[in-house]
Amino acid sequence: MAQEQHLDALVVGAGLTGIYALHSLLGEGLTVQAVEKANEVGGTWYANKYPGALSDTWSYVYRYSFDKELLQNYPAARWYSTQPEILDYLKHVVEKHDLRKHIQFNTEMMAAHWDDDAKRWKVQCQTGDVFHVRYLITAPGLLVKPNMPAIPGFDTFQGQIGHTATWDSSIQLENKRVGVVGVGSSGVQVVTAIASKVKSLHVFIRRPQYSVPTNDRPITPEEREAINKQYPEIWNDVNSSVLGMGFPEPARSFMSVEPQEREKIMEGIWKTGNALQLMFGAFSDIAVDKAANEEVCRFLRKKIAGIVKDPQKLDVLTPKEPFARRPLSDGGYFKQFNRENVHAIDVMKHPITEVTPGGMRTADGKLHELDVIIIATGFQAIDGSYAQMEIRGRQKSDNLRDLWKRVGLRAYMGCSVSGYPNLLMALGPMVAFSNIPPLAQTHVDFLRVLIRRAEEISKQTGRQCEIEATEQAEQDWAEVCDKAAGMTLFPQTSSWLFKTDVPGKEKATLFYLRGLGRFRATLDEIKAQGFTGFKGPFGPSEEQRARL
Ligand code: NA7
Repeated sequence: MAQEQHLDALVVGAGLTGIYALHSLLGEGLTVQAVEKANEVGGTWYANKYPGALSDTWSYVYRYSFDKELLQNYPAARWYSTQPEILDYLKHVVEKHDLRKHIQFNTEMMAAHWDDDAKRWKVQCQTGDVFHVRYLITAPGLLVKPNMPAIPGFDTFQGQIGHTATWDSSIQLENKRVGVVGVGSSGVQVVTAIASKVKSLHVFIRRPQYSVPTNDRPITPEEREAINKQYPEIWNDVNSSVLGMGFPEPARSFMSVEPQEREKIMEGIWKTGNALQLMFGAFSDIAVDKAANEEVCRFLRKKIAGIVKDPQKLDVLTPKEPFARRPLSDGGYFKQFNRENVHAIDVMKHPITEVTPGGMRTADGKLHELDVIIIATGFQAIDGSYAQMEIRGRQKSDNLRDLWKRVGLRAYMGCSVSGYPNLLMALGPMVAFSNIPPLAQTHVDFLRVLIRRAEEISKQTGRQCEIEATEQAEQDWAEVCDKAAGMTLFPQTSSWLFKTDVPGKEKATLFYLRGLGRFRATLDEIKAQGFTGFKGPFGPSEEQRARL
């Protein structure tokens, strides 16, 4: 039966970030509850259960660092963790910290309205449940809402259709004629996982991407012992680095190294590393220097040409753009195209025009006969996660998603929007781009400090303190993020990082691209200066302001 509850805080979402937010706020002694629309924890790692789903970050840093015991006693077996392993880990964390009883499942937040008299959020869920809370922490995930391609005729298809972002595990692929649309991380993983099992595989490729082998293998007992011993240093390095992925990020530029030596370094990464390492772990400037980037592209194109035997397939699979998207790593993607049952269809040349009862037709008139269509076209990143929510702040007319349409998708330090007091977004727009677990902890730790300080002020003044960014701070942070993005080659390619992949969406800078270390340093500075960028009485005192 629907209930009305009064709590200190509500956490929306019980994925990797929401779990930690719930744990952290319970630790503050607040009354907290989480709502989760699925019937299990895990968020993206619960929904993305398509064949081959894997994290391409080294498993021992794709972990919360706060639980030191689990780091030692609940190790991953291999260098990369699969989706089921990550989901098991998250469930284990929830059980260990007894969080399940604080999570209400099958409950989707539909609306939140700020009551400026009561200084509380009134949150309504699709179940009819209502929560009145002083702090609303949204952790709906970055990559949740599927991006569906606008191809007519899906409803006429007589076979099965599945999107990787909402995968239905009952879909049978063995011995079927399967089509995959999209070759980002999800498409590349699914193609690699199913090519040997299906009758035929048609891969519909619009912009082929570079991909580097993950070189996955078991973690040896010696490696495990070293990792366990060095965890404190490992987390220090992660937290001060750009990507937070656990590998060193050398300061040497590409051109400062002799050509032969550069080739050797790239070859070494191809054989033992991954794509993130090739972009950030060998040289400092692959993502910013056009000439250096082109050299890496040349190296990668040669590698692809060395694997794919059929010249027609090779042509379709060879990327033409800079190596400047979210880098892809794979467990043997390109070699799947040497199988006779695997076809590479160039849908830049001949776009998919329609789905028919028997398959998909391309603009050259060909009908590709299929039993199953796998849509691997990614997500409506960040604002897609907020698309179903009506969030109205101080000015009742302003639904947050309408405000974002008007002023751009932004939040001060990725967490606070002017006009929406005590709405604290975990991994909201313009948060740093990095390995998610250390980023989630960093961001939630900052939110916890904000709430702790607001509680102190509330006690002193006898009135509920409001945490709210100034419009100026929001604007300034948006400029910092735009400028940082402009220094890289990333805006030159079409991708979810800038929303250029979703037709009809405004181009937007979704992330702070200068890395986790600088992001953390900025958060520390904000704290040290009395919470600059936030409105009074929460923000800096008059005295602190005078000193700034
Ligand atoms: P991505 O990386 O956004 O990839 C989506 C893919 O779908 C990409 O190859 C797109 O081609 C393709 N796409 C999108 N629309 C179409 C249409 N209409 N026709 C053909 N192809 C299309 O999503 P993923 O799920 O793979 O990965 C997202 C992130 O999750 C990943 O970066 C990791 O951080 C985890 P395009 O390149 O736009 O031409």
